[in-house]
Amino acid sequence: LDRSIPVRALTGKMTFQWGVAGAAYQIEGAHDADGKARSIWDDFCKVPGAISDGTSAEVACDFYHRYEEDIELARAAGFKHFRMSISWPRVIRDDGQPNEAGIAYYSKVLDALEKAGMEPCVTLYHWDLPSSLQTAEMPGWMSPQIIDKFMAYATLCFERFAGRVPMWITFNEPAVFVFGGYQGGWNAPGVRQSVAEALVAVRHVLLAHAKVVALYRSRFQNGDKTKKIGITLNTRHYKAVDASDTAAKGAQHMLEDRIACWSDPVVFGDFPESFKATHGGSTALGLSKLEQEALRGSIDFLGINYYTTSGIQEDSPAGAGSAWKVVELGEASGASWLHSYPQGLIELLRWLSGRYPGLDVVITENGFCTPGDDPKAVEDDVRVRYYQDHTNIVKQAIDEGLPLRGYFAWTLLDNFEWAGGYEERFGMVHVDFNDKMLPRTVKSSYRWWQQFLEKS
Ligand code: GBH
Repeated sequence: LDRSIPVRALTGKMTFQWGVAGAAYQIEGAHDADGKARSIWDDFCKVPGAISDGTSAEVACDFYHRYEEDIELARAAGFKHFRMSISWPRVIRDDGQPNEAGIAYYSKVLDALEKAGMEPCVTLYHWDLPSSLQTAEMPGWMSPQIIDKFMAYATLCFERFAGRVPMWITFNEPAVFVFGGYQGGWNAPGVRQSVAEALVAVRHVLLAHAKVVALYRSRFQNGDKTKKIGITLNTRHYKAVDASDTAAKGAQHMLEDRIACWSDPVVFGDFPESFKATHGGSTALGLSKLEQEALRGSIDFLGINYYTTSGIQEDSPAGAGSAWKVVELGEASGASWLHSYPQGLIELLRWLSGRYPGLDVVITENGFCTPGDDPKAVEDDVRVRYYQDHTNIVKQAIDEGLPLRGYFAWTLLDNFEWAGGYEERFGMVHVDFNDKMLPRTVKSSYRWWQQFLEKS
């Protein structure tokens, strides 16, 4: 395997971006407005027990109707970059034809961002697959046909929006929607099967990514260095917490198993050896020479959603494969999986820069969760501290010369936190979901960002 970094992936010179991130399904609501088709998340919310508080995102923050005031909130906080996603079933009807009303909505959102002086970063796929592509005959990302379907969708998005969007992300956290959706079953479409079976979806996601990037480069990017396309991976750093060999090996194994299994293919063109060994002989992981070439260098930047770090100890190995026991490090949040461990961010960036020297990295999400019933919801000092600590690390990383090009806070509004419903809040703006008017109230963390960005 050629371990040099493809020149295309070494674009450098992005000016540092401070932004705020969100995703269509979590904020838009308007689940059946203007000809929108159903998504697998609309269906998943109807499954008893799937969403912890039994809610859905039929209304969510109603961003669909209130994007102007919410974009104004982001602008007034001082953000210059705005990460959003497009909802596939909003812009393509079940018969495969464009839904002009849905396209017009995103066009208006992009106009509003331009007026507000914010640059959009657009994610094509943040988990809301059209239901019509998740059927017995067409099992979503398990079907090889999904690649052409995703190409058609991406082509439409590029044709309509590429002129106004300088930064694209093909997939948000493929590990989460593949293994959560097609193995663990805690994400839509809620399929439970073996890891070995889910690897087929890993393969389809990567091939779809490569194809869409090739399309973007040949027809829309045209060598313009100010235009970028990448992929976003999640979310955790793994760190050896004792001096043992076993812990060091375990941490390295986990980083390859969870991150490099996606980033190696899109940088070098193939899976890490350790990943192939773990899944010994899986044909899904066998890439042809042509597929390897298509994948190699298929990102201009690597998006990383960093939230937390897990510790690996000498006595961690829990037997076979990738199943290592982890210890949680740092301050707890309103979500069981999230502890505040800012140091992990720079450690992860160092690890990435060791593996992919010079590759641009953008933190495409970073944020903290408080419980829905928190009486101090608006005076969210813990979130202020989290942002303070993590932005300090960001500055340290830049000073150290790590190729970190941007940071997006997750997120502007309290919103629909997937299987966590509305019980887990990540917003810097409070939304009262018990009030039909869905009033927005800025939190301390919003004011903190305002002051921070004024100085940056
Ligand atoms: C990101 O996911 C998403 O991109 C974003 O949409 C979301 O709102 C945000 O972060 C905050 O969660 O670990 O067993 O408890 C983060 C990755 C993966 C974290 C699933 C929560 C829950 C399962 N998420 N995980 S578990």
